[in-house]
Amino acid sequence: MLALIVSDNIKKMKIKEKLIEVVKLQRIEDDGILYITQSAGIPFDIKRVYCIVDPATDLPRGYHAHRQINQAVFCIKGGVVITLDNGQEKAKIALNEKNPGRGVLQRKMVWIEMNKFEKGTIILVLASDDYNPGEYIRGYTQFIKEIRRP
Ligand code: T46
Repeated sequence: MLALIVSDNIKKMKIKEKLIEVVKLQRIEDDGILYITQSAGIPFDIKRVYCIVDPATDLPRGYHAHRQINQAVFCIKGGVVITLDNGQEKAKIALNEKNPGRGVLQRKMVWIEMNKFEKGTIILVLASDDYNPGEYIRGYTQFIKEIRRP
């Protein structure tokens, strides 16, 4: 019985570890600091870069998943709490300006929620493809339906 409980916990931990995949931009100090995607281990070719600048602090963002696009999300100013959800497990990660080169991967078919924006936050996103509103899943019920589809 004890063994069963232990192995179940390990299984849950593995799912969580896999859900939060931290990526780190290379940091170079050179009369200031540079953060570079080189050697960051971004597991896709970057096709689009966008920023969310000064989002309202009281309005959550995201609440969608991408069917096709992989992304790496960084917080280069301020702070944010990101929740990722793969339909089985949810996990949170706080990103902030103390470590702007530390980001998190949002793989395709992972639901993202962004909350607790600090005032003046800037989110930097590296995406694997062009913007296409048709590849978003914007309803959580639809997300669960598609993720569980055999
Ligand atoms: C995501 C999170 C982290 C475009 O026209 N092109 C673009 O490349 C993007 C990203 C957005 N837009 C337009 C579409 C909407 O009219 O900008 C507006 C705001 O987009 P959205 O409501 O999707 O914003 P967020 O902050 O909820 O989500 C964004 C990204 O869309 C999304 O891919 O993962 O940031």
